[in-house]
Amino acid sequence: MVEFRKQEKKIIVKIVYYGPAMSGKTTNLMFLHDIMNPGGRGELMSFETKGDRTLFFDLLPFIIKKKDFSIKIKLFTVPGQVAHDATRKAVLSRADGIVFIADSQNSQTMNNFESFTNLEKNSYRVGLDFETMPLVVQFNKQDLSDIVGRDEVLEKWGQTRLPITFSSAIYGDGVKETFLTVLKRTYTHLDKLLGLKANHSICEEDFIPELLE
Ligand SMILES: Nc1nc2c(ncn2[C@@H]2O[C@H](COP(=O)(O)OP(=O)(O)O)[C@@H](O)[C@H]2O)c(=O)[nH]1
Ligand SMILES: [Mg+2]
Repeated sequence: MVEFRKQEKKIIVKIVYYGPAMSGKTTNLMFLHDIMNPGGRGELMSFETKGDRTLFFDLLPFIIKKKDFSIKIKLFTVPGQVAHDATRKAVLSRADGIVFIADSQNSQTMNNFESFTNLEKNSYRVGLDFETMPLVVQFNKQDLSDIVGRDEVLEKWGQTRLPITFSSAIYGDGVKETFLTVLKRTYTHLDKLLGLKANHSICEEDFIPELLE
């Protein structure tokens, strides 16, 4: 649930990148860190072992100063490995928006499914309303050859009515699009809850950080 400190004119928004191990969650955050204006962004903090497996989480904080408000957005990733469910739950708790990073490789279809089911289950466990939660699904690793076709992805995931994006996070393709999609959805959701525009004149553009590319 969003932290809205009216007196201090401060909003703190939490967005969580979820998904199976090695699907590219950390890579998404690394790219976003690279294209964010250094003036507003914090350091990307990673807690990892042997280079590429997130043990606890990654955190990329940034602050947008608009009008007399400051909007702090914290991007988190969860550890994807099945064994780290308790950590995953803790990181997911109080999320305002979620990006689910699926691995497009044919060999990962089952892992994607299991992780998505795990997300749904953990959302309920930590008291998030999965039905109304701003959620975007990214199919990553589009640069590889043995991947599930886009039509098949859209057909299978179409029923969920979730926005689907395709990416090669390692090259930065689709990362920004996914991020902007979740930010806009999160804004719309929070606007409904808090009347951001009507009561505080904060509009969708105010949620978008300055990006260098
Ligand atoms: N080919 C390819 N590899 C990727 C892509 N995105 C991430 N990777 C690689 O997949 C591995 C796992 O990525 P990482 O971001 O650490 O996954 P995480 O466990 O979800 O955080 C790393 O070796 C990345 O370089 C991509 O779009 N294409
Ligand atoms: Mg990681």
